[in-house]
Amino acid sequence: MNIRKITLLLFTVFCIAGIRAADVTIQRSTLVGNGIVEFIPTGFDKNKTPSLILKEEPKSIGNVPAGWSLVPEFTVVNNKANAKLKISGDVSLYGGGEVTGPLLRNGQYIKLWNTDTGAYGVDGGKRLYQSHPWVMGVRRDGTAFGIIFDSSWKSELYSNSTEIAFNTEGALFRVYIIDRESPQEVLKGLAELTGTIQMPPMWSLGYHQCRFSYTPDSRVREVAETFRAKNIPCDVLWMDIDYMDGYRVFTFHPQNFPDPRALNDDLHKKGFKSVYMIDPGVKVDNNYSIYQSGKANDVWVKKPNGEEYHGKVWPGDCTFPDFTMPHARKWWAGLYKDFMATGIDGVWNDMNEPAVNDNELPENMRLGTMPYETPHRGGGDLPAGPHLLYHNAYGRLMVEASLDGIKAAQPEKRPFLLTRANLLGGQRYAATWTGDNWAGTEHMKLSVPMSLTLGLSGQPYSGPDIGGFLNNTSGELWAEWLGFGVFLPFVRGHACAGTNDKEPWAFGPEIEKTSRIALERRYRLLPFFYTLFYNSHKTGLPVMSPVFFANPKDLRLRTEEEAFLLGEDMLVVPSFAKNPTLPYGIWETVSLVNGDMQDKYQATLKVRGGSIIPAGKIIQNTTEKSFDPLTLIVCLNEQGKATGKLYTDAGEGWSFECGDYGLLTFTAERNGNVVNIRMSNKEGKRKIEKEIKTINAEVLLNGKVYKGTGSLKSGIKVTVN
Ligand code: MIG
Repeated sequence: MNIRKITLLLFTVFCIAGIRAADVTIQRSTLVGNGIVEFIPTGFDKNKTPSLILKEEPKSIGNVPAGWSLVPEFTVVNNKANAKLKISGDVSLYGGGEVTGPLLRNGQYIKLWNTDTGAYGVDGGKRLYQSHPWVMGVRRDGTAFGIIFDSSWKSELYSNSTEIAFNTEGALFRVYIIDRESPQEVLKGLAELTGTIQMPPMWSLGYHQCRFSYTPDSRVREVAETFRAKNIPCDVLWMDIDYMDGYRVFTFHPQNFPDPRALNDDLHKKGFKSVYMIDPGVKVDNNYSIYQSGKANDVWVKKPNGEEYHGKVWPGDCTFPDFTMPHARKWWAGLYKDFMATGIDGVWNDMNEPAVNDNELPENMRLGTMPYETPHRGGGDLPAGPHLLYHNAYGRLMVEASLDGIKAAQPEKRPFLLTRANLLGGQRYAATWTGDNWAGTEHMKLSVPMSLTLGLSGQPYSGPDIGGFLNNTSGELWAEWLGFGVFLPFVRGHACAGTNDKEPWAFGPEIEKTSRIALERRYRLLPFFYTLFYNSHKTGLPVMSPVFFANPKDLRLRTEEEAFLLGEDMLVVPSFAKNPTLPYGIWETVSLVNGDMQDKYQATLKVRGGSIIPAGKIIQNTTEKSFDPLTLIVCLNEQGKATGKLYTDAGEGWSFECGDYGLLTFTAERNGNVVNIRMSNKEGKRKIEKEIKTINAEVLLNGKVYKGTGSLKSGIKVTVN
């Protein structure tokens, strides 16, 4: 800061009584990645704004490139730090994470303050369960930039035609700007800074059936048996809060869930996995071992006066672990050992905004969470700080601890963890769902841009409560929602207590048939989804992408939010989409299951010219082998060529990290009337030839399908005309 600036600052501070506004200079800007610049404002202090977003401290690799145009402007107003970025020309804005409203975010406003938002009702949906201080801009020419505002302080994010602004209620923070040649490259940059998802177990890509709650355990068994008796594919059944003893976390209800190990064993025998809910609130109860142990280990959040903070949740008065403290995270992680040992496969962390029920207070005093000034003690890299700083990171710190615990309890398995609250970068720890939606057409349609936006904000593993959580669901709505919901990254049906049954068979035989077809289509595409998840784990690219990814230069596509892409090669057009804007070029419609094209509820699937999609056979759950025979769905480009990839491994465990996987590239080429399809490259040590003995090929050409059969070794010849 030079003398003139200082004089000006002092002048401002002393002359405008009460209001302290000042421009803040940039103390340092440096290149920290290819096309990534870090901006540190003068006065930034890590002990006031720690980074909970970045996966590690970035390192300088050089100077800011000559001609770099995107520079944030920092200000401090009344001790609250803001940053904004001037934008010029026509820029399409995306991101902001878990948001309602349109995919295109120009002119949109969100509050970053994690909130339990039933029916997305609080502030008209401007404030949801997660915070993603992140904006991506795509210019007319298809080049793109992204901005991370590296702060978890309570804040708001908005844009108008000339600027993007991020206003906080806290201290100065760092800003990271990525400027690259495409939106895809920008998302890779985001992943370089914040990390990617863990490689999920294969079973978690199947269908999940949930309800608040299946209870007692005989009802869980009944649901499991019905799936199998009716041949409706499903991999996972979920235990919501009623499995607990009086909502005490890490306990089981003595009458309704007397023997969780036997229940989990039975589910496993039928090819199911189980996921159980764990909330952060721990019942204040001197006869409850978790409460006692938390107290003995001094892990609870305390009020400024040093007493335990108590807030009401399901069990009544609860204490909350202070996850900013390393010893509290360690303690929490340790609780999973005995719990997972009952044969639990995955964990669901809910209410971790954290949500607190303070309805007994007058309306204008309700916060729905801890008071802002509640202190968090920190430790390790994290300074002590108020709830205003740590609130948006509470869920993210909780899932970090949960993940550590789950991994330690089952080191040989890949963890599956779902969370409701999270923070930008939190994809490193957990998948997510979009919270308590409403069983209505509006929320059904909203589930597409919501999951797309999460994918454009670093979180590829998401999906809605299919069918709608709150309110009763009609058969029509269920069928329409499932018809495209099976192509979202996370596929789970869920239902609130007191609403009608929402299983695939609950709406009569017609809808049951439709549901079976939809789920069979998902299961046939598992090899493709698995490959997309692997790609996402490696690069940070989304599984589900906006249609404009097919051609970021085609301005027509920038607002399309009904149709979506899987990776970049398959287009999904939900049945509700009456007039979607689709990319130009060759896109051939594909049928995956008998009757799917005649069923009005199923989404239309189209394959991009030039691509090959790997598909498996119909299975009832992922303990069955799906990849033999493998079907290669081929759609040639104008030059009569196509290419595609298949990733495969054990589906579970960590051997893939030591080379036990296969990443196969297939290519197709037309010569006269013959299309030759072959494996042109293979990475990884796994003996794929033993697992995939037969390969079927289906060449889609001008609305017709031509078939052939062969093997990995021989390749496949298909005659077309
Ligand atoms: O206050 O555990 O969003 O999925 O079924 C409700 C019961 C608490 C909210 C979650 C919902 C879950 C429900 N939970």
